[in-house]
Amino acid sequence: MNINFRMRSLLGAWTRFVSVFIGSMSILTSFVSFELAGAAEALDSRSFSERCAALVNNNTIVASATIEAALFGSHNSCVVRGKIISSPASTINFRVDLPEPNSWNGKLLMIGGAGFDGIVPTDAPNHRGFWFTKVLGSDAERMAHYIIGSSDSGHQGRGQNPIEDFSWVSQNPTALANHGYQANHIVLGVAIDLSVQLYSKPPERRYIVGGSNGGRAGLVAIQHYPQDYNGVIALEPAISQEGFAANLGTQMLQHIFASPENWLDRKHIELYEKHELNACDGLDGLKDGILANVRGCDYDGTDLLCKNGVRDSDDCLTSGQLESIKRIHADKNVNVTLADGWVGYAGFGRGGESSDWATYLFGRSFAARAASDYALADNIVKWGITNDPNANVMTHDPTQWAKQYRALSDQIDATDPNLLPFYQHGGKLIVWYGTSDACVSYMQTARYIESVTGKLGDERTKALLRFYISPATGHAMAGAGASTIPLLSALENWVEKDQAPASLTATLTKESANSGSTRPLCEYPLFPRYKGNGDPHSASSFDCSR
Ligand SMILES: [Ca+2]
Repeated sequence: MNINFRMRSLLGAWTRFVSVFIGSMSILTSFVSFELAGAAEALDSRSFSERCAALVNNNTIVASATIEAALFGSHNSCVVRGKIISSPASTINFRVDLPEPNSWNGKLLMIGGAGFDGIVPTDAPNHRGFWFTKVLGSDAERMAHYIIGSSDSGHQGRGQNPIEDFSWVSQNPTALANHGYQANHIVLGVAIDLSVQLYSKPPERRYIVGGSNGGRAGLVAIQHYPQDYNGVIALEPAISQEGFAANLGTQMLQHIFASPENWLDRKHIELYEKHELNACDGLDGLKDGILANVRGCDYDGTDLLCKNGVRDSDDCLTSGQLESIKRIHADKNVNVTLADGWVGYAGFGRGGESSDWATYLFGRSFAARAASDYALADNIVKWGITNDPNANVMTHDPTQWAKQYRALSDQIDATDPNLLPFYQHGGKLIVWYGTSDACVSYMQTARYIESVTGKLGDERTKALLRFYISPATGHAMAGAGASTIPLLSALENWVEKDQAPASLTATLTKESANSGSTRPLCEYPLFPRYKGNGDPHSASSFDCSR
């Protein structure tokens, strides 16, 4: 059987990892036993709950295995929690949900984590429901029928916001490699092993889905282990975390947080958004509150400049604030060479500023500097680059630390353009981005897709991947845009039926004023342009246009 052949080569790689890191033969033994599992199935008269409970006894990795309500859907799952001690300083906590046999679709889905990982996404109450599933809409319910695996990637985040903690990385190369690309690979092996033990067969297909860092997880997986997955959904992938840290500090954050006169509060953000929308909403053929022609919009807010020395007004912007806005949109070019020869970080997109700018760029107050982009970049500077808790993104000069940036980038960033092995494996990749994302830039991922096309050529790239963008959608999927999309079923059809995605439709979320309206989902660099007539709430009235 083809799947068995693939499984053997795949398991060979895993057993090397597992034996090195765990020092235990238990998983190895169970991998070998899978060849005989089919014969054993007919003899096993135990109930599902008995089989589930027995998983605890089979190796030292599984800590508990209990019947619980499925994360989605109405059936029960065998929920396995465990840990893999890959070094004294890096323990991978994981959870694998295995549905009741008649609810299982025979497939496996890994879930990528957010931020810098540090929690098991499927086990964290504040992440429960997986915020990125908003994009998948009703397709999220399909996830219930998969074996679902996830991990904390080999470290346990500390502090109020554990997914932003990066202090664990200091002097810990194993934890770094685990977070970078290795932990999910190891946990995938464990999940397959659990499948064999519980159902007497491995999953027929393997997928991975995640947003932000979880989108990065899907891309690093196919760059490092092209045999691991049949299909990947990488939502707003944070492909260049070191490009982000090396470039945003000196060329954006140091200006924003240098003076209260450069910083925008919510009222100023909304003022800018309103005027930008007024200038650019119609560039896509329809004034519908959705700024779809992002690349055609060059509004810079200079008409809002405060006159005659006026300050602290809600109705105008200072020159320092306008400079902040300019720097948000500008491509950054700090002279630090990262993995795969990358330099710089692309400017952020436009539209929907009120959904993203306060959270990611400005924070709740000037003094607090509690913006997510600031926190992420500052933590990378402190722990990933200088190993100095007193270092600060406001005074940091990345060009003095180029070697450290390169080393970190080689481990974490997902910029390797060589997806040829994944293509030859028959893998399929769907990448999606909202164009008002102010956490990670969709244009940086556009650069990556261009590098893949340069490596593989147009024809193979088309057979391998799709890169979709949704206007007026931010990092947490907020905004006026149409961002509910059946991407999981699109990927399943592509992988399992060889039906490449044709015309996909995106639906406006329930938060939108026009909830339920539809737009075509367009591939970068196209955007939905109103044809000039027809129902403005129907996707059929729009073309994907340049
Ligand atoms: Ca519009």
